[in-house]
Amino acid sequence: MTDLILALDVLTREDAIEITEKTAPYIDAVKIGYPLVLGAGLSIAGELLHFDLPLIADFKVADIPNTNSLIAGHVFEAGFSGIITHGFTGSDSVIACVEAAHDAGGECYVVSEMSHPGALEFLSGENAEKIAGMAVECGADGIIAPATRPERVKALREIVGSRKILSPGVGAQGGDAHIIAPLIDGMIVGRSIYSAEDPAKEAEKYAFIRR
Ligand code: NUP
Repeated sequence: MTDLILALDVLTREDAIEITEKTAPYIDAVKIGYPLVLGAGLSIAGELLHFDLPLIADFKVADIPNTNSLIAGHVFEAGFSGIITHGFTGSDSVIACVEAAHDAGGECYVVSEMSHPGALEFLSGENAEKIAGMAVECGADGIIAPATRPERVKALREIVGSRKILSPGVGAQGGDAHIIAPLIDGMIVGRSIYSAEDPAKEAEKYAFIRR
């Protein structure tokens, strides 16, 4: 069974509420990040909590430990239950996010390898594997790995064992849900759901991964 995580990268409060309301029966969590928070304010998190779904903050936090702690503090106070941090900043910065998450009873996921083509320049291969190993050592709850490269997800699974793997890249970025879902714990899907004429119907198409 794999969770379906909606990447809610719409730009207004109204769109965010409408799409979450429509898709809520077919999804397991909502991930929001800069596009929505910069458009609608951090208070959108509190409003989305009414749908009773876990909320993941995708701020790809990438700063010194103290600043990471301050950012993560805001995130968990706003009602999120998970945070996504970058890992290339090193273990002290990652630990700051992990500790803030665990103090709040939440989870922390570390970006190991990104899903877009440019990731192959820096955030892939040996670097991604080192980051995944470090994420485990730092006590992170899981990693972010690319649905666009299932063979890489398999390699990273060898490193993270039973920690969660959440994967973006299905749909608009070309990843195949049928191939990736059995390899991961959570499938992150954005545009192919929220830009669809009927987002609920589109989300329901992924019901097979949740069984
Ligand atoms: O490597 C990553 N790739 C990626 O697409 C790490 C991410 N966090 N994401 C995010 O997943 C991206 O910012 C967007 O919110 C979502 C994918 O959306 P879509 O391509 O399905 O529209």
